[in-house]
Amino acid sequence: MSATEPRLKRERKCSREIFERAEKILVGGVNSPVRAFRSVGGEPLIIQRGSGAHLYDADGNELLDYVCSWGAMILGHANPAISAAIADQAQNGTSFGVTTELEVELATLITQAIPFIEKIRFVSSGTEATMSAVRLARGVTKRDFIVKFEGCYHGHADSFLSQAGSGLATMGIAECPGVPQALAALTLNVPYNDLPSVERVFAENKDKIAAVIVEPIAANMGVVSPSMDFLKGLRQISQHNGALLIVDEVITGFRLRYGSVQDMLGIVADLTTLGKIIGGGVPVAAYGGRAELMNHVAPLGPVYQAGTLAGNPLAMRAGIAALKQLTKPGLYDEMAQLAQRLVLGLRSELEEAGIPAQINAIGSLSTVFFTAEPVRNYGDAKRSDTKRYARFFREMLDRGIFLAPSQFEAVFVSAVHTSADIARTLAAARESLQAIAADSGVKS
Ligand code: KE4
Repeated sequence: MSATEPRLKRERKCSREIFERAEKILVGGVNSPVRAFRSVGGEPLIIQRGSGAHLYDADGNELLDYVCSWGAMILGHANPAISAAIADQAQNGTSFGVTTELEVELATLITQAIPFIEKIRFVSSGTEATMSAVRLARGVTKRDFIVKFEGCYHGHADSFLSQAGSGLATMGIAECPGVPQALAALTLNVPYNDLPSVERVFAENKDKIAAVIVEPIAANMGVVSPSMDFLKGLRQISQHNGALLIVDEVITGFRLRYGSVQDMLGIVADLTTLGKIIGGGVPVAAYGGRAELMNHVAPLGPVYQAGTLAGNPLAMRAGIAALKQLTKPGLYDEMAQLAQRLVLGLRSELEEAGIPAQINAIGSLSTVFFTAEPVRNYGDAKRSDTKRYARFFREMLDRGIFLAPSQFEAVFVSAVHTSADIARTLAAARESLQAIAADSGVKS
């Protein structure tokens, strides 16, 4: 599509009409804030269907999708095997509120892939998983404080809503009203990749910290990789201080390899949270770890956690169908190679356009930050030119490429993106960046 061609093929009249109705009855017209595109401007999308790596909006525009439902759709939209499993299970009942063998099957797949998770509990959202893991850590250690990292996002449970990434960062919300100050005070925020600060906060709160919770590869401040030995340092410091290490793999679980990234990064958490990919696009999340810890959860122990639809057979079938496809030899390597081509191509287009930027990337995850400086934590990410990111997002969307509608999210390459998709993306990036360079007087 050349710059002179009409942008999105159709005026988005239907989408606009639907969104106007949505705004009357859904808060902000959305069911999750980032979908409102507040930080990138332009009109939020109304998607009618998805297929493979593409989404189709209410006006029939085709979009190449790099959001992938925030990482869940690693196998693309309407994956045939997942759709067939859901359709079949729908004929046999979607939720019984009693255990089924399907829960055992999905739990077995996960624990075989991640052997240091000896026992697991399914829940219906990543927030429930992280919230429950923190409650368990507090229950086991009988301590109240937790340590999290500025810019990391672990869902919208009260204890996580300070200095968080993802939607809060997008909306510029540092402290969330409605969270009791007494509770917020129990969450100690330190910069990502800053072990001395972790040491300090433990020294200042001796024997009071129940857990450290961390994204092993941050993806909610944009993608920020752990610096060498950061995670190993967290493991040592938490162990030394009698605190649990909770590694939040809601994004990274089964994203970069079939299983956990922890083995790749040389650590083993006490508790691990999972979500997104393990549900195959249907609400499934989980927390798990050593049996001696998990056995503190009801009904075996006193730490209470429950859920009406937890482990429901419909979701289990979708998760099983997803994980069974992720064992395909070479699948992750091909995704990583395609993602690398995207990143290298973007870097050269940025250089060609004379626009300073960093691209943080690992495996099929990446984020473009418009800054000349490295981005190693949330402070660095916030200092990048988020207005230029918003412009880049809009220019790319106009050309049919749907990137994350926030600087503080990741771009996901899936197993169904193709070389042609990457080529198309890079062509759109060239035009978008040249338009930006021309407007901002950057020498081309
Ligand atoms: P959910 O409650 O949204 O299923 O999961 C919360 C969560 C926990 N941990 C990590 C590392 C996460 O990334 C998330 C949720 N991710 C965001 C996007 N980065 C969800 C998108 C949204 O909030 O609409």
